[in-house]
Amino acid sequence: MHFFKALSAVAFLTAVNAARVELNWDITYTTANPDGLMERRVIGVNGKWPPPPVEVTIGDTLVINVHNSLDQPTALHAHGMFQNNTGYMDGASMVTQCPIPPGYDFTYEFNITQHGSYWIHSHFMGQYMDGLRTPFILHNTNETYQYDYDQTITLVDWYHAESPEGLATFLNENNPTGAEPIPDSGFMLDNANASLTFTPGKTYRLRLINMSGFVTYFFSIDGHSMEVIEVDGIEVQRHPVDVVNLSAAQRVSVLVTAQNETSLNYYMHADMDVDMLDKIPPELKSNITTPIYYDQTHSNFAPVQDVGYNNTSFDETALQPVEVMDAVDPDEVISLSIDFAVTTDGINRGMFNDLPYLPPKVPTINTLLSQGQNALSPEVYGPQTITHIFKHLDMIQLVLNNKDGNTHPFHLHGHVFQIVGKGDGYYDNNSSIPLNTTNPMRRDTIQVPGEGFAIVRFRADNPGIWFFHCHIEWHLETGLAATFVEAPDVAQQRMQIPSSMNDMCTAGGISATGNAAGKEGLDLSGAPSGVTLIYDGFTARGKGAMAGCIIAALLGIASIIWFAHADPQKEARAIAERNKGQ
Ligand SMILES: *[C@@H]1O[C@H](CO)[C@@H](O)[C@H](O)[C@H]1NC(C)=O
Ligand SMILES: *[C@@H]1O[C@H](CO)[C@@H](O)[C@H](O)[C@H]1NC(C)=O
Ligand SMILES: *[C@@H]1O[C@H](CO)[C@@H](O)[C@H](O)[C@H]1NC(C)=O
Ligand SMILES: *[C@@H]1O[C@H](CO)[C@@H](O)[C@H](O)[C@H]1NC(C)=O
Ligand SMILES: *[C@@H]1O[C@H](CO)[C@@H](O)[C@H](O)[C@H]1NC(C)=O
Ligand SMILES: *[C@@H]1O[C@H](CO)[C@@H](O)[C@H](O)[C@H]1NC(C)=O
Ligand SMILES: *[C@@H]1O[C@H](CO)[C@@H](O)[C@H](O)[C@H]1NC(C)=O
Ligand SMILES: *[C@@H]1O[C@H](CO)[C@@H](O)[C@H](O)[C@H]1NC(C)=O
Ligand SMILES: *[C@@H]1O[C@H](CO)[C@@H](O)[C@H](O)[C@H]1NC(C)=O
Ligand SMILES: *[C@@H]1O[C@H](CO)[C@@H](O)[C@H](O)[C@H]1NC(C)=O
Ligand SMILES: *[C@@H]1O[C@H](CO)[C@@H](O)[C@H](O)[C@H]1NC(C)=O
Ligand SMILES: *[C@@H]1O[C@H](CO)[C@@H](O)[C@H](O)[C@H]1NC(C)=O
Ligand SMILES: [Cu+2]
Repeated sequence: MHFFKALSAVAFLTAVNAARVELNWDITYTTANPDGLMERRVIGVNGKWPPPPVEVTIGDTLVINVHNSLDQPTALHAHGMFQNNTGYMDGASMVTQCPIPPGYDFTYEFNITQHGSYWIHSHFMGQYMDGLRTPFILHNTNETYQYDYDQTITLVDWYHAESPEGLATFLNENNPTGAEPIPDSGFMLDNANASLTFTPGKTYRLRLINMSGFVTYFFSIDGHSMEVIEVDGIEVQRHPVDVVNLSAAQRVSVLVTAQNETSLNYYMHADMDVDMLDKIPPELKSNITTPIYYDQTHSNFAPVQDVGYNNTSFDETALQPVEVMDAVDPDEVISLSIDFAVTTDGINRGMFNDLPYLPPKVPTINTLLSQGQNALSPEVYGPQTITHIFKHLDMIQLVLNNKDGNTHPFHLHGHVFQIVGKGDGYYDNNSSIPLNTTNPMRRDTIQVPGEGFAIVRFRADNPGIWFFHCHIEWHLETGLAATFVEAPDVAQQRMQIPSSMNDMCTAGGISATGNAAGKEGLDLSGAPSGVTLIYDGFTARGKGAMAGCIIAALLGIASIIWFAHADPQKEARAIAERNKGQ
């Protein structure tokens, strides 16, 4: 009786509170000059930039009706969502959907089952760096922590050149060292002149969201202490910090109590980790400062401390999730080494286990749901999608060894993982480093240290296709990505791709069924492949055969989220022309 009562109370609450949040987003070009240095074309929503932040409550259904007014394809990813049973709404172009062609409409619809700080961004080539990114705040019905104000602070790096231009110079034979385009600036809160106002004595939840394409920031506030309470949607026990490091795609909420009086104003700092830049242009203002005003009528600022820069004190492995979950032994262990090298197409690429990711000709989820029994073997997904198949409900352990000297932020779609180990040097089966199984920190994006390792675990309890990749957009585009096919047998029973998605593939000239080569069965001839390490024993004839690839690769094949050997610009124009005629 008691139990029954409790259940119906929950049902009642859900019925009362659950809302259908429906947004109409016309994705458009517009212009903006957020750093005050150069007006440029940006990608916004409904003619405005920045795109509107999205706020929902757990239990809601979010619907985004997208119209693509660009002359290039697009796709929207709600970063950090588990998309349990709606994996085809995950927004990763050529992984879980065909990109939305120019002029086309598509509706994203999924249930909100989580809470915390997230973001929505384009998952088509480097497009989010052109402005298509916005905070996505999921409120809980009953927040664990109390605060007076809820304030989102976005941090971004900013380029004056559009992403396709950056990609063309980056993914280029003339860039054998893989030097990434250097941002022209960066800012907090969407504008270099932004500021915050604090009311004395009040408590603020600051949701720090790093929507960068490249750099990591160190965040600090002069004269105020911060307590971390949330990381990537996972609530943690209050943890005092002086500095928060945030790599691309990471989110951290801190509680900050305002001062009691208004005689001083203060600065917030976000300092770029300039060690990531190949060269530091003298004009780059890599330290971002944004005022917090207690009293706008005076300009007395507290002494600048800026303790964040290159500060080693932020230790995420000390954070304790509020919802306790100890780690259990893995059923399967996958070792992935991370490295960069010039491949047979002449491009410096990032790769797992010496092989770069190349996007298939058919989105991987369409292959999974159209290829029956063959979808249970990795071959069907193509020779270079770096596919791993997981058994339903297995505990998976990923061992990430970073052979590159720089730190890279790795993001897993559809899950959070437990961080059971992290450190310098390489981890192998003989390592005696103890792993942490006592309620280890969970998050969806982890920084793997340069020439270091990280070991993470997650339960394969979300049937579908989940992308795993470096969230430095430049590196993702070179192929530093893998495809996780989770419980394909269960996914086939539970999931059906909406017919509107198949129509969208057809409209964009992509097959909605078939293997990675767009064929039936296990005939994979024609699937994107052949971009590999250059072996010393390579014959001259072999090299000659590769020359064709090199030319084809420059922009098209090279892009990880655009289908094989298409020049995206040319293809976009062709699609636009076709749509005009309809
Ligand atoms: C910031 O304010 C200064 C001074 O008013 C102005 O010159 C600059 O253009 C502004 N920058 C932005 C990004 O609006
Ligand atoms: C959302 O949840 C409701 C209730 O469980 C379900 O009927 C509906 O199909 C779900 N919607 C989506 C898009 O998954
Ligand atoms: C919300 O959570 C707090 C702390 O966990 C608890 O004290 C309070 O009773 C809860 N309120 C509701 C309405 O559930
Ligand atoms: C955001 O992430 C990028 C890329 O990892 C990093 O370089 C930058 O410093 C981060 N910003 C902050 C404020 O942490
Ligand atoms: C503000 O005043 C209250 C009450 O006197 C005190 O408990 C609190 O620590 C003060 N806060 C700060 C930031 O100084
Ligand atoms: C950024 O701030 C740090 C710490 O205050 C300082 O050492 C560094 O020189 C500053 N960098 C620039 C480009 O001003
Ligand atoms: C940051 O600290 C590391 C380790 O101490 C050092 O090697 C590096 O040069 C520092 N970077 C900057 C930009 O000061
Ligand atoms: C990091 O910040 C702490 C706290 O402000 C400070 O004591 C320490 O000296 C800083 N460390 C570095 C390496 O800058
Ligand atoms: C934060 O950055 C510092 C300096 O680069 C590094 O020592 C520390 O390990 C980083 N912390 C995390 C959690 O990445
Ligand atoms: C560790 O052992 C596993 C299973 O025996 C094997 O698959 C894996 O390749 C080994 N890893 C390394 C780094 O040797
Ligand atoms: C294990 O992780 C928990 C939670 O993050 C932390 O409190 C604890 O210090 C860690 N233990 C070790 C040995 O790293
Ligand atoms: C997905 O939903 C199932 C129940 O239908 C649950 O057991 C599983 O934990 C969920 N997985 C994730 C990642 O949310
Ligand atoms: Cu990277």
